[in-house]
Amino acid sequence: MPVGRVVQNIGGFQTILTEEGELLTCTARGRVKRARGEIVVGDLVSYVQGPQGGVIEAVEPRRNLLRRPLVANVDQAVLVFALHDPEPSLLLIDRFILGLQVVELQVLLCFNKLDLVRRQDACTLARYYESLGFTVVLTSALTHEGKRKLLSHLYGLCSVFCGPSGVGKSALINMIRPDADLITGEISPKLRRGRHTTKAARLIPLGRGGFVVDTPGYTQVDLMGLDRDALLRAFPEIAARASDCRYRSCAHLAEPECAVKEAVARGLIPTTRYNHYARFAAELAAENPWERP
Ligand SMILES: Nc1nc2c(ncn2[C@@H]2O[C@H](COP(=O)(O)OP(=O)(O)OP(=O)(O)O)[C@@H](O)[C@H]2O)c(=O)[nH]1
Ligand SMILES: [Mg+2]
Ligand SMILES: [Zn+2]
Repeated sequence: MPVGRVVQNIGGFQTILTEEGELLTCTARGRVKRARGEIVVGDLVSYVQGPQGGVIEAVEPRRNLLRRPLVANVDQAVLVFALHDPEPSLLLIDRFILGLQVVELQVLLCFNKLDLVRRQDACTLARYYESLGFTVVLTSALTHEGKRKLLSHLYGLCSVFCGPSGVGKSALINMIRPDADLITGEISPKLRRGRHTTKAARLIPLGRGGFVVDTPGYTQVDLMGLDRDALLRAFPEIAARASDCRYRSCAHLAEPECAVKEAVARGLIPTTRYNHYARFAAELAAENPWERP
C-alpha cells in the first residue's frame, strides 16, 4: 500500500503528499479514526486510491505528537517572535520554550521583523538567548535578511513554525518557499482566503529535503503535563549548574548552598531567567502535584 504524508487536515478531509510528489484529497476509514483518534498534519498514512480520491487505511506509528500546535513527527520547533509589532515579551518567549518541551524537540529561536528595529537592539536580544545556549536567527521576511541562515537550519528536518499571531510565521515560509501558495492553491480554494491569518496547520515540503509546518498563532501556553526534566530542558543554563548544588534533589528555589542561586547572585545567570524559572516551577507544582519538589 502506498504511503503519504498528511499536509492538511480540514473538515474531515486530509490532503496527503504522495511519494510521487502529488497532492491527494483523502478521507479516513472509520476504524482508522477510532483507533488513532484524530489524524493530524505530519502523520504518515497508508492509503488506497478510490474513485472519489484516496482512502486512508492506516496511520503509521508516530515518532512524536505535539498537542499545541497539533502536529506529528516533527524534529524541530522554530519559535518565531517579532522584534517589534507585536513587541516581544521575555516571559512569553520563555513560556513558549517550556511549552514545547512536552516532547523533546530542538528549538530554534527566530526573531523576525529585523527591518523594524535598531540592529543593536536585535543583536542584544539574540546574544542574550545565545549566551543561554539557544540557537538564534534574526530575519526579515520583508527584506529577506537572514533567509540563508534560516534555511541552513531547516534542510532535512521537519520544522514546525510556532509563536504568537502576527509575528510573520507565514511570511517567513513564503520567503523561503515562494511557491508555497501555489501548493495551497491546489489544496483548497477555501484556504486561500485565510492565507495571512493562518487557520489550520499546513505542511510544506522544502525543495532540498525537509518540511516546514505553518501553524496558527497562539499565546495561551499550557504547562499541563510538563515535568521537572522538561523545565530543565527549557533552562539549560540552570541545568548546567545543578550538579554543583549541595543537594542532588535541589530545585534551586529555597534550598541552601544552591549553585544556581549563587550563579544568579554573581550575575552569571540573568535574574529575569531565574525569576521565570521559579515562576514556572511554582506553576508546575500547582498543576502537577506529583512533581512537587
Ligand atoms: N515589516 C515587516 N513586516 C512583516 C515581516 N514579517 C511579516 N510581516 C507582516 O506581519 C504581518 C503578519 O504576518 P503573518 O506572516 O501573517 O504572521 P503569522 O505569524 O503567520 O500570523 P498568524 O497566521 O495569525 O499566526 C503581515 O502584515 C506581514 O506582512 C517582517 O519581517 N517585516
Ligand atoms: Mg500565519
Ligand atoms: Zn540548586
